[in-house]
Amino acid sequence: MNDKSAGLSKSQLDTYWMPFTGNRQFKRDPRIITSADGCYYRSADGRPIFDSLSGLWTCGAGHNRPEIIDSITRQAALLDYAPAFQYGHPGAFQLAERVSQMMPMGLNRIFFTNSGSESAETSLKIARAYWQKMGAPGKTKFIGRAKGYHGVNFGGLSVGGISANRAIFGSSIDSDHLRHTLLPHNRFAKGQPEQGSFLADELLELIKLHGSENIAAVIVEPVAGSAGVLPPPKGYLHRLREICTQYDILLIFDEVITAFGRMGKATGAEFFGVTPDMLNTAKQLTNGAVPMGAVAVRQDIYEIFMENGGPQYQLELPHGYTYSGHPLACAAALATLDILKKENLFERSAELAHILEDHIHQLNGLPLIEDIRNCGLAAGLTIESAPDEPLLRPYLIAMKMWEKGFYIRYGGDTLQIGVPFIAQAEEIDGVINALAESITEVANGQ
Ligand code: PXG
Repeated sequence: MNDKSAGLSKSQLDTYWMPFTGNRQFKRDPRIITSADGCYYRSADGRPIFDSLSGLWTCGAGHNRPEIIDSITRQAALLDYAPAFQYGHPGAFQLAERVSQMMPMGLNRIFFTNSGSESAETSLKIARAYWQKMGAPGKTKFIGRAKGYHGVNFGGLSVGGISANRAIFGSSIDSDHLRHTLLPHNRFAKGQPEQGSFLADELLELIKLHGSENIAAVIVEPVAGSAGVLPPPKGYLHRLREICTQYDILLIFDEVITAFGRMGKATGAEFFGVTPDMLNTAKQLTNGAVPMGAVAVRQDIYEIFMENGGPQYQLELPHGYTYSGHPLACAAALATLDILKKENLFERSAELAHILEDHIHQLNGLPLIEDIRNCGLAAGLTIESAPDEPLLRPYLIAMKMWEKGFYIRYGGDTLQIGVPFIAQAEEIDGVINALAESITEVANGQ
């Protein structure tokens, strides 16, 4: 087939309002993906396309894994849906235990959601309700961080710090923000920058300003992902943890990107050696095959709800989704966790992380590259802005990459790479070479 739009009519293209997409440009020049296998997509015009971001950080184990397909298929034939409220099905309980075993010590109560955005809302709501139950109802404010991304719903948006996502929607819940951790003298640092743990001390200023008696929680991504892969400076997360503990403020890690292998470990918390009070996940949990998220909560937080829940038939937390713990999502997740373990994919991801670090920093010195960052099997590039058009060049580079047979994520003034855990070293090489060519072409106005 040689039709870029897969035979879709103009009406079909026009009718779908695509998310986080330049709809007008896309519909003029569609990039339609029709199938996938392993590390490759196939485009509607029949080309293999290497998946440089594992979907949207979702498909580390590679696409169309037979074990996941089988698990979903068998579950669909056995029990397609079970009511999530007041009734249950085995898969959700089995999965909760499996997930809890991978979480940091103590975070062993699991609440299921359907996305990273819902995980954000869930953790923020649990934080506020917890302080109510603890007799501190004034603790309602949240502290996020500039350049943070916690999804697109109103809570996550308020604590998030990507201004382009917030500007036209206003904000809804009371929140303030720490400064982001990008420091000019850390440009081109490999892995975690040496300098910058002092930025965590800014939390002390915010506590002084708002009063710890008014702050429910601090929420950060251990590695800010969407903003272009910003690894935390050494010691930064430890210091946040210390301050939160000292001032009785909950610490929430948003690990929607970092959990289940991207850091070469089950979680970023494990990788960095810092344990939050709640840990949000999604994406890699089901290898992207069925939408699902999970929030891991400290057991004693859960117990406070149980102890103060009123009569036993009464619900302790008025929160949840029709599709929380959906049978097909649980089936996909159980099969995914099996694959990650059986194939030692965390170790594999950690090995590839070294190769990615080596290769991506070889781009240093090319025109237009203002910064290169990496952490785990994730890397980000900052691209020098074209005059008055900061978003233009990353888009142009990504389009060149698509022509060359590579899907790469672009957003803001950055490009991001997060190859599947099953990628080969030569494939990383391929991405980096294509990127070098594409950047050079854009720099030369080609
Ligand atoms: N938290 C974090 C840390 C995320 O990265 C979400 C919450 C929201 O998840 P949902 O499932 O509601 O979309 C995310 C999502 C990118 C990119 O380019 C990142 C995300 C989504 C799309 C693109 O890095 N992260």
